[in-house]
Amino acid sequence: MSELDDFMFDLNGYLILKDAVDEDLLRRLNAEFDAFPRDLGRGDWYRGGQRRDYTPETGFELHQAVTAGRPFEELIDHPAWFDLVRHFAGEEGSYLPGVYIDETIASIRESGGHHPVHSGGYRGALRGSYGVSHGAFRCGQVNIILALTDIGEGDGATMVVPGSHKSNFPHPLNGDYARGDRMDALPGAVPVHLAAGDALLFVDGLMHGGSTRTNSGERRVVIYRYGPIWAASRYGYAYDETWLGALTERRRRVLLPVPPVRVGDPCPAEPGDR
Ligand SMILES: O=C(O)CCC(=O)C(=O)O
Repeated sequence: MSELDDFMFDLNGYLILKDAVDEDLLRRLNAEFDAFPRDLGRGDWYRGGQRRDYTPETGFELHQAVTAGRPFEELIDHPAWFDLVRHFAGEEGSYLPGVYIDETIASIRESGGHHPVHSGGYRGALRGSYGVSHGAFRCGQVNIILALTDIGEGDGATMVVPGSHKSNFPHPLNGDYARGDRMDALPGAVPVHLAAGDALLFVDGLMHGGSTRTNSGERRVVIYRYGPIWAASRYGYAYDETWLGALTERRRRVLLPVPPVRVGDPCPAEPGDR
């Protein structure tokens, strides 16, 4: 983390983290992907994950991927980005420091697939908002997209519109997410080409989406979304308590930063990662 990271993140709304994960973790994550049952239907479960494709075109998307195999647990507080996401989305210096993971997705995209354009600063949701005030970042959600395969020309790269997290006007050609508009030719959008093991870190309020994959084969990415500790799961996914109990304390705190307090329980400790 450097002054340059702060400057570039503020300017563009994203950073590229080269060689974020090592060869060994990359291989183990890909082995988990190899084992996914490809005939899983939307709504079906695999281990603790549920297939829930965002749209019919996004392809195979396993939500709660963090519960789908040990290597996914290592991504929760991975040193390549954990300090950065805490810095940008963890309400540093407030009375509630720390991050919560809101969604974890394992995504496989094949030829023809894409993720429609969405977000941008104009009338954006608070949940994904970009925030900085008095020198402290206060982002509502910062995403990590980790490439498990090389993502170059024709591979369906994520595209971003640099600086759009601060837009005060709607993009005149911004499409309709529900209609599934593609962002391939959106003026201002640039593809983020990644080598396997690289990661894209960006504020969710940045206008972004996945370009159309035209090559054969698969694009494989893992997406983890981080926000403040008081946030909630977008879809209401809950964790199995035994599974949670087996995690390191730091990882457990990221997935369940504010455990429920039930009648008869002692006073809860002050939440937050101090
Ligand atoms: O699949 C992609 O490249 C983009 C994913 C995306 O837009 C999202 O998860 O919000």
